[in-house]
Amino acid sequence: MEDVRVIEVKQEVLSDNSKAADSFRTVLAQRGTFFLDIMASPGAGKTTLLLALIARLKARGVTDLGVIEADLESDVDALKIKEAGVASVELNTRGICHVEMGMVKKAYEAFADRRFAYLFLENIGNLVCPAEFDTGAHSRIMLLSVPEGYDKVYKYPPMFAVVDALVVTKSDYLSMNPDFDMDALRKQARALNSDLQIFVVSARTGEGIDELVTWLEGRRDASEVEKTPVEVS
Ligand SMILES: Nc1nc2c(ncn2[C@@H]2O[C@H](COP(=O)(O)OP(=O)(O)OP(=O)(O)O)[C@@H](O)[C@H]2O)c(=O)[nH]1
Ligand SMILES: [Mg+2]
Repeated sequence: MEDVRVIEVKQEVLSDNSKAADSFRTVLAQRGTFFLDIMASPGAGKTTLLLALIARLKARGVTDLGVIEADLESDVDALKIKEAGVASVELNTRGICHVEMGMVKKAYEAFADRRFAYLFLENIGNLVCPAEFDTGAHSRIMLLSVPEGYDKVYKYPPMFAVVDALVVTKSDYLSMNPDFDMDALRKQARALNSDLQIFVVSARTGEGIDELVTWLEGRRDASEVEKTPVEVS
């Protein structure tokens, strides 16, 4: 049999992506922007939670906010953010199931030098692929909604392992989903990721939103993000 040359493309792609992500993270930090990547399966409540976070941050006096809305198709979510009075850029991946650094950079350029205290990325609705790609965020969180079931922690472990926080969304459904085993979820999630913060929230009732925003502000304060940004060429 002839020799077969195996080319390890995946490692190279991920390594190039990570390097670009590190540079982007540094530039945003110098510009005073804390960048949060929000990942979850389709319909877990990413856009609804974003709107709740935006409302709470604004109520606390933080108004310089931006959102990159990634979707396979459509501008539905980007328009919802715009309607909430927040700068948003639609990142249409045309069928690609995750966001890579090149895409983030392009989307960010569309803000044309606007400065944000917080920039959010609503990643593609997908519990698998986005976990592998560093998007240059200072923090990554994932959402798991109550209707999806707690057992996703066993089926999709990589994402639980890479995030800083797990946000259990749609807690108002807990009384209707008595089989949602919160203790088992917490135990397995922490076995995968001992530093994981866990929040239980409902964008509907407002439960847990304040705690999440306080954590977010704490992450920004503790990060390398400049509190008094300098001009970067
Ligand atoms: N009951 C309840 N419904 C919620 C909550 N959060 C979101 N929803 C509903 O769940 C559905 C999906 O919410 P979205 O915020 O669009 O979810 P998403 O993750 O952004 O969805 P994609 O962008 O399509 O992946 C909508 O009908 C929301 O109104 C919540 O806390 N409680
Ligand atoms: Mg959405």
